[in-house]
Amino acid sequence: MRHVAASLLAGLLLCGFADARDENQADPDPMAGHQHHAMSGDASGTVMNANTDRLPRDCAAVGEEANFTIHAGREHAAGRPGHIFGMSQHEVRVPPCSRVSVTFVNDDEVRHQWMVHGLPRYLYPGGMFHIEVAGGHQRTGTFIVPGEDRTYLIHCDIAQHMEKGMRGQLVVGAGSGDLWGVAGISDDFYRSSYLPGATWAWLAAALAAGLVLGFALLRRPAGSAEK
Ligand SMILES: [Cu+2]
Repeated sequence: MRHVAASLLAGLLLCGFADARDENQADPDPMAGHQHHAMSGDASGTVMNANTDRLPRDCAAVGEEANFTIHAGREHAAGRPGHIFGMSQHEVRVPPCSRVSVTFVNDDEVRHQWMVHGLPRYLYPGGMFHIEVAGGHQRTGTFIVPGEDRTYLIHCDIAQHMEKGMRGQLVVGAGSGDLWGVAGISDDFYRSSYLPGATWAWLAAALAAGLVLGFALLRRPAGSAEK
């Protein structure tokens, strides 16, 4: 999580520098700072880092064609305390190496995003695939997932939208465990463990060592008495 946060921060800083440079040079193209991203679209919506044919290194071929239509809107937050926004499905499950096409439909009046993080950076700049749609519009974007079992974060990166419900997960194969804060799937908060990860192993080892030591100490007087 700390790594993801650091990446996001670095990305924001880089975008900030790029934007500042563009303003200084009075560049007529407002997207000049983002040319390292493959972007297509207009004011009503964009798809960033689409990939329909380049295979991840661990895929010999495209596995399955997976098509989803996902609606974003306030109605999908109904019945979830503290949530304002939601999606028609907060979890997307696909087999490894699937070619995933998502039609993202925005039923709200505000902009929404469907953004996946943690994808291989040699295919997806910033490790990201991203659809952004203005209110009342829709866009379809396609990307190919890697072959390993892993769970990827999906969210809307517009300020406070993730915190208010637009947080989901893309599960490839068996996944790598549910993320926290996925509506209808996991708790709304990160459940911190107060014990170190290997607590039970250490307890078992300590108990075994105690038993061995105890037997050794108890047997010693008997052994020495036989001499
Ligand atoms: Cu949003």
